[in-house]
Amino acid sequence: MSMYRALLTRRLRGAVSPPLVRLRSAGVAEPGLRRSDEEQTWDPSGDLPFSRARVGTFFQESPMLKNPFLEDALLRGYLRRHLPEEAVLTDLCGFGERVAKEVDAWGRQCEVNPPRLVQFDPWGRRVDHIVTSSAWKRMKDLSAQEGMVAIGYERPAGEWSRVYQMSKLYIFCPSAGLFTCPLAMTDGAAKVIQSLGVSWPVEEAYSRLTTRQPERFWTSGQWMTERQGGSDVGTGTETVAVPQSDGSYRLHGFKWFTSATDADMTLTLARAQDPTGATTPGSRGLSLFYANVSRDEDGRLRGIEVQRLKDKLGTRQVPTAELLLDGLPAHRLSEEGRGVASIANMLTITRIYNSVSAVAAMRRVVQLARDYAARRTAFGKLLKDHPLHMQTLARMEVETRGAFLLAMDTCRLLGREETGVASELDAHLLRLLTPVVKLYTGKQAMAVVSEGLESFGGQGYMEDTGLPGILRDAQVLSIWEGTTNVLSLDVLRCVARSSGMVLHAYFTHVKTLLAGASGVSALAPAVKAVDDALSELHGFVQLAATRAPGYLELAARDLAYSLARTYTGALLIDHACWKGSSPSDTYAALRWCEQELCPVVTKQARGCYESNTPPLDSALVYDRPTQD
Ligand code: UCC
Repeated sequence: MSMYRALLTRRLRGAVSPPLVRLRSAGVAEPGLRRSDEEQTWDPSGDLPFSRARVGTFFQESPMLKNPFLEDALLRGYLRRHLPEEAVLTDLCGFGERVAKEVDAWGRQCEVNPPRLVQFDPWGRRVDHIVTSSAWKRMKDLSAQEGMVAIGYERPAGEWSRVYQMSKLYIFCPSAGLFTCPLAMTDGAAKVIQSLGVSWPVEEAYSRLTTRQPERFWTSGQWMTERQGGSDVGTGTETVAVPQSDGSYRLHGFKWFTSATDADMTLTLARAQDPTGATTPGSRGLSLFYANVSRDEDGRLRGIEVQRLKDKLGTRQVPTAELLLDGLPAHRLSEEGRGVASIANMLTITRIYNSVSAVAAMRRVVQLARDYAARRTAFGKLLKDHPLHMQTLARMEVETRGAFLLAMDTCRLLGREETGVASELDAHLLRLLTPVVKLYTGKQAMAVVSEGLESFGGQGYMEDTGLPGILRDAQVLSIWEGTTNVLSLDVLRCVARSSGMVLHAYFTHVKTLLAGASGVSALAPAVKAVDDALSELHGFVQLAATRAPGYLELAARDLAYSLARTYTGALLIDHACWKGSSPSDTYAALRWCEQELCPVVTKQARGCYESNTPPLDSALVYDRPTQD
């Protein structure tokens, strides 16, 4: 063993007799002998491997999470404009403080202590316990106390109550350890129950879903996805509901993705059997059922076996499971065959939660990146003094602001509908914007968060910073609650079902927003851009209406993007016109409107939706090397 290794071994074993003396006396050169910069004394430990001097003395300051409410100029401006109630602002500010100082650490705990499944007790009996972290349970209590769901039903701010609730959710999301997932389904279930009538057997459930008392608070699942049907629910649902003599049902089937499976109850779809045992295929055969998740005297789940927990890219905090329903006691809530239509209210709510989560992820990464830019020096100056770095962060900020206004406007419309003040135009707009905002923000979140990670250099890629988790979790936002393409088709579906009324509402509202900005010279280029986009969109819709259905299907995604970008441009302009707005609001509107607002028109001009495109697309995707 070399002398170096022997010394190292002794050092590691705690034999810390004066190494310097030994090295010298052994005639070893002194490369490790250094002056400590701070103490200006000779540091005898300086030449030891793994000593402080060897790893250096510089440690980069980490980005700091500050009160997300106080740090968010647009959120505060938006609320000052629309909801300037002292009680609301005080609540949000206090909650923001708590999130930064306390809750964010719980969120991290949820990530590093993911749920696990204990299927059997030590004696081999089936128990199916999903063991969650204490932080996850704390999130449940906190959610009840803070009224995360309750605010939407107590409606303390009238028609603005959803904006209030969703602002709170927005502050909470990136620190919530994904507890926002069960909250979304809980809120959605409460909404479905309310729309169908709060009566037996769901009065108790409704009061528990919307309570502020932690010991009474329930969360709900939304078990829709089966092996054959994540998107195509109508065809893919195999679960059958067997009628019982007391009017209840027993469910038999297999649910392939059940999020937050530790829920207290669930809403789910199944095919009710008729007296001969037959069921109706397709969407028209589906009904909506309510079931409690409970245990029998032996501690076994009633009518449920947890097959396994899913191994996911992100959202690891959430227990997502495969469930065998083997006689789960249930009650039918909808009329027979009205399952999809009845659960649609839940989809509206979860899609809005999804959108708010997406914006919140963008906002969080922007807040951390800008804090970091004031702490990190490179090439002789702080990152915040590098114009190119600031340009990148400013672009992320513009994306985030646009997404925020789009999501909040949808919440505004939801609040109006729920308090009975919505016009017909509002109702149409809400139906159109719900898929649009979900699909658009879901995609934007990944782009902005990914860019944000880059602004931390290699540290953005390190798991223990907590930053990669934001990206992994963002990836789900474009998948669950309807993929981008499924939602693009939902846009077409609501256009067709409303005989175009949703688009009429859209055009009317955007024009109204623009009219408020006429004469504001600083915004003129933005107003012109949105006005032009609106005319182009109108032209596109008129032409597309004359074409075969396949034409519109190919255009669906670009159309949804065009609707999102144009509408968002109008919202940014409108916000910049408000008397309390800032120069940054104007700048954000101008920047947003410099981008291509109407990709559907550009692509239409290139012939992208013509009938020769699908075979060319397929040939490209399945391209084979040509023979020489
Ligand atoms: O469960 C999942 C994960 C849970 C995690 C929750 C996290 C929440 C986010 C948290 C953020 C942190 S994921 C499950 C995902 N699955 C889906 O989202 C399904 C995607 N597929 C669709 O959306 C499809 O378009 C279907 C299933 C709705 C299509 O089914 P149908 O049967 O073909 O639908 P129809 O025939 O178009 O519509 C049937 C009825 C119609 O009403 P009526 O009969 O009165 O005309 C439609 O108008 O349902 C109505 N309807 C809707 N109403 C359909 N879609 C909607 C809608 N979006 N809004 C209002």
